[in-house]
Amino acid sequence: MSFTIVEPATARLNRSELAVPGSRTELFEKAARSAVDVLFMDLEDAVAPDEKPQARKNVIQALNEVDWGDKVVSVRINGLDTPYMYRDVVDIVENCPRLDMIMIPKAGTAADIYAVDMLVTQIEMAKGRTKRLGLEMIIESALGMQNVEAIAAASKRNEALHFGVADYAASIKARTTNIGGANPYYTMLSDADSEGVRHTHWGDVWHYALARMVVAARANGLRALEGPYGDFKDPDGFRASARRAAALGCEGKWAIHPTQIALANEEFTPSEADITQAKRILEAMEQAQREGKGAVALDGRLIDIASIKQAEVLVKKAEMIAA
Ligand code: 1VU
Ligand code: GLV
Ligand code: MG
Repeated sequence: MSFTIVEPATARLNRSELAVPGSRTELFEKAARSAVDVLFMDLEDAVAPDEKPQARKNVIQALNEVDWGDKVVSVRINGLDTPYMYRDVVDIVENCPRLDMIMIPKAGTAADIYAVDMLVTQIEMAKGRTKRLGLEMIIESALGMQNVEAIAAASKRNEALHFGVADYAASIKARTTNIGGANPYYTMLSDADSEGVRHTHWGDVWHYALARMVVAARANGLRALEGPYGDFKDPDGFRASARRAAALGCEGKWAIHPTQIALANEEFTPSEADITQAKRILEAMEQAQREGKGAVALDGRLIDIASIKQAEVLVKKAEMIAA
C-alpha cells in the first residue's frame, strides 16, 4: 500500500438509483415503496423552469411526510450557474432533516463542490442538523471530466461520482441523440477475412470517460455509478450497459423508470457463482498462507495475495446486500 491511505466514504448499498422528477408528486410514494436502493428527487433537468419553485416545495413536503423507510434519499439541486441553486440548498437543507445526500449536477471544478459544502456546512451549524449530509456529483461535461480528480477530492462530504452520459455527450459534441448505450458510428471495419468478408467491430464509446471517472472516484474512496439508459423498453441494452459498468468498477446505475430498478439491482449483485468462487479463493489462500506460500494454483490458475482483495470485494458486497 501507499503511505497515503484512501478513506472510504460512508458505506451505502447503491446498486440502483431512481430519478424522480420533483414536479410529479404522484411518483413519490411509488418511489418510496419500490425496491430501489437510493433515489434522488430531481429539481434540475426533469423540471421545467416555470415549475421549479413548486417542485422545490413538493420535495420539501415529501421529505417530511412520505415514509421513505430505509431508503437513501437525495435531491438533485439545480446547477451553480442558475438562479435556483442557492434557494434549493437553503430551503431543502434547512427544512429536511430526513435528507441523506445532495446531488450536484454538471460539477465542473473543485470550487463548485467547495461552494455547496460551505453553504451546507453553515446551514447545518445554524440549524443544529444532526445528520451530516453527503454529496454526490454528476460528471457530465468536458470541464467536469477534465477536473474529475480535483472534484472527487474536493470535500469530506463526497460520497459518489455519477457518469451523466446525456449531458456529457452534448458537452463534448458527440454525434448521438441516444441517452447511453451503443453508438452505431463508433465501429471499425476489419480487413477482409479468408472468405473476403469484412467484419464490423463495435466499441464502447463511453469507455474512456467511464473508466476515468471510476479511477478518480476509487482513488478518493467514493462510489462510482453509471447514469441513465434512456430506452426504458430495452432491458437487454440496459443490462449490457450495467454489466460492463460493473466490470469497470461501478457499483450501481441509475433507473429513470421503475422497470430498470430490478435490472440494476440484479446486475450489480454478485452472482452465486461469483461468490462461491470468491470464497474458494479465500479458503485456498488461507491454506496457502498456513503453508507459508504467497502464490498458489487454483483450478490451473494463479491466485495470490491480490486475489484475496479481489475476492473480498465480492464477499463484502454480498454481505452488505444480505444485511
Ligand atoms: O403503474 P402506475 O400507473 O401506478 O405507475 C406508472 C408511473 O407512475 C410509474 N413511474 C414512476 N414511479 C416512480 N418513479 C419514476 N421515475 C417513475 N416513472 C414512472 O411507473 C408506472 C409506469 O410508468 P409509465 O410507463 O406510464 O411511465 P410514464 O409515461 O408515466 O413516464 C415515463 C417517464 C420516462 C417520463 C418517467 O418514468 C420519468 O419521468 N422518469 C424520470 C425522468 C427523470 O427524472 N429524468 C432526469 C434524470 S435523467 C437525466 O437527467 C438525463 C437524461
Ligand atoms: C444525467 O444527468 C445525464 O445528463 O446523463
Ligand atoms: Mg444531466
